[in-house]
Order: sequence, then structure tokens, then C-alpha cells
Amino acid sequence: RKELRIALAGNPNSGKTTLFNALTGAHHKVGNYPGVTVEKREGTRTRGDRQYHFIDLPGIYSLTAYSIDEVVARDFILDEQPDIILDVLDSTNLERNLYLCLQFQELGIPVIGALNMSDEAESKGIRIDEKHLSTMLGIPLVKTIGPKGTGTEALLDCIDEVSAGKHKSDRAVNYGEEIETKLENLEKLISADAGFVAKYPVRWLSVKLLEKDSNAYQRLKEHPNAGEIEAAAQESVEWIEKHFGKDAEIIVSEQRYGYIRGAIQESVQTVKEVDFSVT
Ligand code: GDP
Ligand code: K
Ligand code: MG
Repeated sequence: RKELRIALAGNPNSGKTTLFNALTGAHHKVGNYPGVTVEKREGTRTRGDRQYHFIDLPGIYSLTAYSIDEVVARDFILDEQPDIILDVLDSTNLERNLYLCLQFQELGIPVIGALNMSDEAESKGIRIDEKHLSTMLGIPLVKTIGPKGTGTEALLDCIDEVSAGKHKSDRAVNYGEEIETKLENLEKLISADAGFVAKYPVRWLSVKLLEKDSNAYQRLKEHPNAGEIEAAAQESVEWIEKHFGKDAEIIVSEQRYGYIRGAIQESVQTVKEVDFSVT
């Protein structure tokens, strides 16, 4: 029996736990993440010759570890390396939710997006062309309504397809020529050590170094050439900030939002509802 480990992740209140319950039914246990009081929910679902092991991660807005929830979610993904990240997205708030989604994509772990709250989106007149959005983001999307369990079978189908290698997440944010040149250099330096590459996603770490993420610098210490790479990263940050006249992490986040807005503009329409009710 093939077992797949799928982490449910996403913003707080996007419907992760509701969807987790719909996917696993009564077959779950609740514990704690090691060393902290953050609740850990794990459950399984069996279908055909497959066993799906789901982990309900705490809600987060970013993979930059500021809060305990972010540390827990981020450490789990980096250290436990689930087979798939199931990103539960609030369809009524896509711009903010996709900001995290783009960061998941940089981790090199296959991502599936659940367009959850699709009932609320519908009633607010938010029309999502999921095929087009999926193409633009480079990840498969499935519409879901957590409390009704709508879309859970389609999600399992999608998980099967992803694990069979059918959807290659090939798209990633392009941060612009200057930053991409710096990233390329960092990626090359980091890739020189096979052991480190096996442990950490190179693209993600390179971006995080430019974002001056202290946890990323901490993890970089495990690299045999940590000193050289850290110096190169700091030099890149200084160059970028001088060139653009802004904080490097702000430029990175602006590029992400630009990318998201472009995708949303092309695939999401908000129509004003006409009230036909007779008064
Ligand atoms: P979490 O913080 O991501 O775990 O979110 P929860 O699963 O706790 O859900 C937050 C709230 O949204 C709860 O009141 C859920 O009942 C509700 N909810 C979750 N999914 C949906 C959905 O697809 N449609 C609607 N209308 N409500 C939902
Ligand atoms: K709600
Ligand atoms: Mg929850």
C-alpha cells in the first residue's frame, strides 16, 4: 500500500481544519508539535491501494518565521518534507492567500491549491476561471466547500495525479533581471554541496537570504561554505538596496504581489449581483 504524506497549509481561517475533517473523517488524532503547545492534527484516509496521511498545519501568512505558528509550519515542511503541500486558499481573499502559495512553490515540494470557500466566493460574485488561474500559477487547483465536503474526492484524484508526476510545478516568480542575477549566483554557490542541496530547497533559501531572513541564515550555517555564501548574500542585498533605493525584502514582496495581481486580473472577475427579489 502506497502512503502519501500531505500537509494542509495556508492562511489562518482559510478552512484547513474543516477540510482536514472532511478528508479524514473520524480517523484522526490530536497531539502537539514537539516542545510547543501548538496543536497537531494528523489523520489518514484510505482509498483503493492508497493511504493518504494528512497533517493539519497551523495557519500562517508567510514562510518568514516570526510567530510560533510560522516556525512550527515552516520547520515541519523543511524538516519533515511532506510529499505534497495542500494549500487551502480562501477564494474570497485570493491576493493575500496566494502570497503564501508562491512561497510554497519555491520549496520544490509539489503544491496543490484548494480553492476553498468557493460557495462564499460565488455568493459574493467572485468568478474564478480556475483552469486559467491554474495555468498562470503552474499548480493544479480544485474548488472545495469544506463544511459540505465538496471537492474532497477531486482533491484525492489530484493528489494521485501529482504523485504520478502528472502536474509539474514549473512556474515560479521571476524577481526581475537584477535580482535573478544575484539569485543565480547564490543558487550556484549553495548547490556546490550535494548534502546541503538534498536537505534544503536551493531556490527558496536563496530568496530568503535576500529577504534577510535570520532563520535562513541560521540554516545556512550547515553549509561547508557558509561564510562565503553569507558574504555573497550580504553583498547582493547591499547592491540591490543601493540600486533600487528600497529594502530588499520589500522589493521581493512587491515582485510577488505584482505576479499575483497579474494572475488574478486575467482569471478572476467580480460581478455585481443584481437583486431580483420582489419587495
Ligand atoms: P482554519 O483556521 O484554516 O483551520 O479554518 P477552519 O477550518 O477553522 O474554518 C474557519 C471557518 O470557516 C469555520 O467557521 C468554518 O466552518 C468555515 N469554513 C471553512 N471552509 C468553508 C467553506 O468552504 N465555505 C464556507 N462558507 N465556510 C467555510
Ligand atoms: K468564515
Ligand atoms: Mg485550523
